[in-house]
Amino acid sequence: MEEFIKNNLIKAESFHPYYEKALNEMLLAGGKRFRPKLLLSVVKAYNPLLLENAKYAAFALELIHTYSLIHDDLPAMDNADLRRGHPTLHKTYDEVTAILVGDALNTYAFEVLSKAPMHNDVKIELIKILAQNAGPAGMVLGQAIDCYFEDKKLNLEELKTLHLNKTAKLIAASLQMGAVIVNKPELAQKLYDFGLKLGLLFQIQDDLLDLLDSEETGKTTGVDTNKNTFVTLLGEEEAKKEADKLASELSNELDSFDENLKTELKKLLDNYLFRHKR
Ligand code: GRG
Repeated sequence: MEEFIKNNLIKAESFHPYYEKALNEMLLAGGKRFRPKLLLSVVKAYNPLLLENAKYAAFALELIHTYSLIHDDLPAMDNADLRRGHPTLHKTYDEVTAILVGDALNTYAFEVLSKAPMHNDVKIELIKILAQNAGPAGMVLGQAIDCYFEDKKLNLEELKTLHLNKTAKLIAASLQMGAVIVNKPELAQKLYDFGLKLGLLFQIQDDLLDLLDSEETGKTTGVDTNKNTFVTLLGEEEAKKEADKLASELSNELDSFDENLKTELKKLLDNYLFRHKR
């Protein structure tokens, strides 16, 4: 996947000292590539011959995810200084650049997907899934709830709605898109539902890891007690219990998948399901 990303970076005219460099900087800054890996695991399980072609869709997911991180870090949103171990784009360059790079990655995702060597019907379905889960009724909605209710304490149901949209839908879409590529419509919904739960777990763990990080480093920046997170709402112990419960349910659900899919997903998820325990 890393090679595919490097071979398909965004090209732009060098009319400006850092526009082109900034376009690709966060893509090359690392990241777990979790969403691409989810999609590719499904494809590998059912049709490894499609893996190379599937990388177009996997890259599209990473582009959307990376744009969302760049915009999330902006002063108007989270106002973060660091991302993927590097200064955020608006810190290295300026706010205008970070906004434009986010916009560029968002649109480039659909350009990449449109060029995928796949049947047009498959591509349209993939574009629809990606747009629906990243857009105004998906990730953007989650971010909007997060930003608009920054000063209001949300209850557990509301918090789940926030994170199902902000984090989980893109993760669920990654698995669903894998099922579409290998032409397994009956599996698509099952994987989507599994992905929503996985996304929620991923978010709770992220909150718990922020807490751990702030305890280890003595920083308080990782945990803002006014923020709507599972840790601030439930407390550390209850958040851990919720994460344990979701992780166990997901482990059991994995057993109901076809053998190859179970093997591929287990390989990937063993590192994630109980990462809040470390
Ligand atoms: C700006 C429309 C818009 C949406 C932003 C995803 C998101 C929505 C904001 C990120 C907020 C955040 C830090 C959520 C915690 C869970 C999460 C998605 C963490 C980052 O994803 P990773 O861990 O990051 O996959 P890497 O860098 O490994 O790709």
